[in-house]
Amino acid sequence: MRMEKFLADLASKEILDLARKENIQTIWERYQLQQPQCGFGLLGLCCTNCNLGPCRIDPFGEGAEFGACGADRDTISARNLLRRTTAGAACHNDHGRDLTLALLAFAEGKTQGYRIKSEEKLKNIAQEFSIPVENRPLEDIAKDLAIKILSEYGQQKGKLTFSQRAPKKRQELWRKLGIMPRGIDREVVEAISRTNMGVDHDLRSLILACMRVALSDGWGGSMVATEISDILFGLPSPIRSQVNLGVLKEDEVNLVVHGHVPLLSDVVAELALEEDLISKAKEKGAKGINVVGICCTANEVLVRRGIPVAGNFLQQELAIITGAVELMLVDIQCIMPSLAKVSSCFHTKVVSTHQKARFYGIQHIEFKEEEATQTARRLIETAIENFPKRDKSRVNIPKEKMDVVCGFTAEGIFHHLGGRYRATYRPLNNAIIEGRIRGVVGVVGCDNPKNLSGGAHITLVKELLKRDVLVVQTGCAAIECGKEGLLKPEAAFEYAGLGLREVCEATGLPPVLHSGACVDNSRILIECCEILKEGGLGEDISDLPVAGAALEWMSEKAIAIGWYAVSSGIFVVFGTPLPILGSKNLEKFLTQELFEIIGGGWAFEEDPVKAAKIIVSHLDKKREKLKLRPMMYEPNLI
Ligand code: MSK
Repeated sequence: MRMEKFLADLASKEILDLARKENIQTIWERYQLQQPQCGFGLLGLCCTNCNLGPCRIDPFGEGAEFGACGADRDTISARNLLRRTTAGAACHNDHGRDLTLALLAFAEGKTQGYRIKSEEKLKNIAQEFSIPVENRPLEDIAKDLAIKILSEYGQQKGKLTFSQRAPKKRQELWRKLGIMPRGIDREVVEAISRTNMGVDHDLRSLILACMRVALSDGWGGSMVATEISDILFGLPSPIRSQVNLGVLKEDEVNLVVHGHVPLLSDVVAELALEEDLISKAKEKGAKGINVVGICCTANEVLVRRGIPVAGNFLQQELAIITGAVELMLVDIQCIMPSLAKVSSCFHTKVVSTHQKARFYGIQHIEFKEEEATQTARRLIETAIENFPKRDKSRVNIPKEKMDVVCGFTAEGIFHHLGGRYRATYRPLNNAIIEGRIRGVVGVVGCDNPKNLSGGAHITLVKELLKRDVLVVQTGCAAIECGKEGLLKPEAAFEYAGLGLREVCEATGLPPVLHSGACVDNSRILIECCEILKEGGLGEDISDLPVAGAALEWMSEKAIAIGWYAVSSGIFVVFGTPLPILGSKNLEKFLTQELFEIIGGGWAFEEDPVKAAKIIVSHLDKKREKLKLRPMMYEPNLI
């Protein structure tokens, strides 16, 4: 089966055809060459945690029932799941640490090119950490805040400050279950140590550990990353831009930023506007410098600066195959090591910039905050120098690009819904209570050739919109839907049910709100808390008609995100199941029993139409429990 037939957008199809003609291997071929994939791995029944193994359990109950140490299928699959959750959480938490260290370096005068862009947010968060703000220089406040946050990475007892943003009932439940996150690094270390040979073997205990480590991400590292990025680079607000490979320009120097951390990309985006660099580009025959993004670094600079997005995860190789990219800067996470090979077929230079991410065949120019401007300038000059080496006969930029409006934050929604003079979530709550909006669903995560290469997000979102569900998005799922035109206010007329359409018309909001990068899923948690605070929709996140979906999840980070949503009381649907189906007990625990324990839980459904039905039925159950009015326009379902 040729997986690319599912590709949702024409631009990707066009470049993939070109790659095939030129014999350039991409993720779709490599994935195909992996078939059939290891069944033990898919079911979570392979254990490599010690040198008695690798051991594997027979899924059909005919062969080995235990690993050499005696671990059964429940222990092995739950332990594997905890390892994967922890790896995902570690990634986000480390991202948050990078930002915190940058804030500290800024406060100590050791950075170039940074400033406090959101003074209000700095002060608000400092106060949350009990740091005095009155009549103090911003640098001093920033220093105290960075030190306090860093201390929560190493904290051994107590609770994370941001976890106190959760509803009281939820906090109480976390305490009762013993999963209140104590310190960010502590939870990661403890989770890994539990999975060592001979430590924790109990399914329930391992799953509680999954939740605790994930909470250290959602209400810890990810929230830290989001908040400090807002402080240093500005609070996103609705901004217009464009997405898809068509944002690359034939007559300009194309510089792509890819990865997750905005520390360098934001400076690059700013410097690329400087006259002297533009003149240098012109001297080399280009009309200007075109900075565009891939993956979540893209989302970071998109929601704050309106920098166009060339593509999502699956488009990183395709961007290079257009033959029009002078330089691709990669930092961390979701970067395919294949970029070295693909770029060797073109003039494109790929440069890694983060101290902990190296690649064979890719030049490394390390980025340090104290030399941010200097490094960014050098890199932009490298792109400019490379422009004359572009082989014009091999340039194929697809024409597809789509307008988007994005940059919706928990704070911003107060204003978009309530207006300048009456900032409030009231109109959103009322729309839910009155049955104009059925509920709110986060459709997030990666795109994956294993599923529909992005198409699952699009179908799911369209199905939800027509049933009056307001959609909030982050990550590559948001880019996919952007390419389809779902992130424009006009999308409400084409896709939304009558109730949702009325709300969008009255507020000017698109029916799909793009909130940023993967770490910005923490914004969705805050939005849930704000809806609750506004009143009328229960006391806990688990009372709300909300859900999350990541049908095309790929990264371990998605598992951590799914877990912190579930642990916060949210129903989460993944497409490909978590690798646990080898343990029926674990499957039952995650998809049934957990709802009673934590108020949230999992479902697995690859078909986006069926997934939409499952989600809608969940929202309706929550509405019924809250005794909300029936949906206003149900008979008019499109
Ligand atoms: S970049 S984690 S492929 S969303 Fe955040 Fe996209 Fe998934 Fe990476």
